[in-house]
Amino acid sequence: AKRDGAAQYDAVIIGAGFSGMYQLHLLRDRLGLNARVIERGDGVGGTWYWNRYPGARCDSESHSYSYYFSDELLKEWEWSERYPQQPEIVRYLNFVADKLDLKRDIQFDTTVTGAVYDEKANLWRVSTDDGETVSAKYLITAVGCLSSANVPDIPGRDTFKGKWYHTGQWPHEGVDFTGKRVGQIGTGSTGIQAVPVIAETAKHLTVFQRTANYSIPAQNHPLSAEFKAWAKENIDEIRQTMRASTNGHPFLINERKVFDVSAEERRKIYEKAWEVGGLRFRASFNDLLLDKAANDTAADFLKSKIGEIVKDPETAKNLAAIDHPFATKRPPIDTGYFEAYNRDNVSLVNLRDTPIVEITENGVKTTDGEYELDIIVFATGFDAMTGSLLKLGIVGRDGVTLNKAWEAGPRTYLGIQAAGFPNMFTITGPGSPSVLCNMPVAIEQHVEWVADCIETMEKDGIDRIEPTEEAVTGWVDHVNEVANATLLPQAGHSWYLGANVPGKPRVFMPYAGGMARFRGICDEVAEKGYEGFVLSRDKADSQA
Ligand code: NA7
Repeated sequence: AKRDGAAQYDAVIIGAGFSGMYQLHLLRDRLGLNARVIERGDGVGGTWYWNRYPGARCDSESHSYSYYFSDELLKEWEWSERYPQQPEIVRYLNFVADKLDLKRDIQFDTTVTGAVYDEKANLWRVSTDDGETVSAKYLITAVGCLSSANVPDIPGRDTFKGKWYHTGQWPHEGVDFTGKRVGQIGTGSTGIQAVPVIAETAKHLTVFQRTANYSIPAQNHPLSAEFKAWAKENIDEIRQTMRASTNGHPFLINERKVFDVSAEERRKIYEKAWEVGGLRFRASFNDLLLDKAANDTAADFLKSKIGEIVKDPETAKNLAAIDHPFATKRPPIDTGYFEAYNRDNVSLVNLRDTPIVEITENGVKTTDGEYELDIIVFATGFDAMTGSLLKLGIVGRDGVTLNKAWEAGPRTYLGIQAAGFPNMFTITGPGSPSVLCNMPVAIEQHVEWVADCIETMEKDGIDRIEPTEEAVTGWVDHVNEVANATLLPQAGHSWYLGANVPGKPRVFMPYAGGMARFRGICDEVAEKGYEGFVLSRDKADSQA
């Protein structure tokens, strides 16, 4: 994958998922800059390139899980189901990459091993595992939020004689579960999607649950010809709704409050929302994430559904033993998850009662005994939002590493820049609303804002942009303040807080103020001449 040509670029972009692809398109095709994408995988797709586990599907509705910057792309592509499956998303991203002729500027199969800011030259020097070093004025990280696999360091893991896989590093050739005794650790969004699919072919599937979780049926279905036509005829309207909504979805959160309606009416609303399915359930009332008593009504409804679906009382009890408010962890969306426990070949182990002691050569040993397994599936999530960034070997001004600067937790201004790292932009970085949002909507906003910023810099002969310490502190405080106004920080073990990775600082990372509000703040910052940032020129230039 080694390429010839100039080793100096205007911009180096790390990652070829939704973010990196669009960033390349804007910098190269709109601004006329010389940009290079460096990508670890051998194809485009980012998160979706790696997450090939059974049942992998997006929880955003497909007609909204697309780039909206081009009507032409929207009209040419056709999604097949209400929620896109992983292979279809990878096909979509390849379609876009080919259509925009992006691949010629993407260096595949290449891992960034370091990115060091050279202050004298005002260049980022980016080294890769193929021994090359390239430089660029701008460094844009587009590495995704859920891309650094978290494989728990359970004692004895490497003594296991069977095979083990993490869902986020799934083999491209797939895994055959036929006739196998499978153990799955983890019941987040990923685990909940994987269970029913693995259960179809495995001899037996044992699910090891540490934290019980809510789940709402996706109510997935093939899209009708009418719907497909409607989506293509109403692009502007859909775009408008996604931009106006808190979470970037193509529907708005209902204005009413939980206790505005009677208990009976509420029950009907929840029943209907359950039938509609997916993340729309959360949009039933506007105070579900603000008022614990209001949230309890949704939580109770969802727990009662588990009891109705799951036949074995003990299993139902363990599945419904949920101790965080609804939607304070990312609410999973499923297709036949709770139903899977009614199969003879699926069983649940509650790790709260009987924790894992170790992994042995034969399987998983809990305080209750040993479960013999042929395959272990780790659906144990990610070192989210910061994991992939901190693996890049980023060194800023005065030799300060990003890891040092973020020792006590990530610190950004608008999620997009860190103090001491001039001209480095972090797409969907910590402090951005991305993970609480329909991701492509957040990505388009970030990428366009960065492209506009770079365009201004190039036009005005600006050499550097970097946020002030005060602006960063102000943003970190604001991120905390808006999170604390919600119930979100109450899920003590969520990856939003970094709590799923041992030793990671506990900081609420995403911006919970809503995508529409965030967009407004970013626009205002730019209009005010990039308020909170320092824009500077090299001396020689400013004298000229
Ligand atoms: P999540 O949501 O972080 O879920 C990981 C699951 O794995 C969760 O149930 C964890 O339990 C469990 N886990 C993690 N480590 C362990 C150990 N050591 N032992 C037992 N169980 C463990 O990751 P997902 O991949 O499901 O979803 C990530 C996002 O992708 C999702 O939110 C969507 O945005 C899409 P815990 O809750 O920590 O007790």
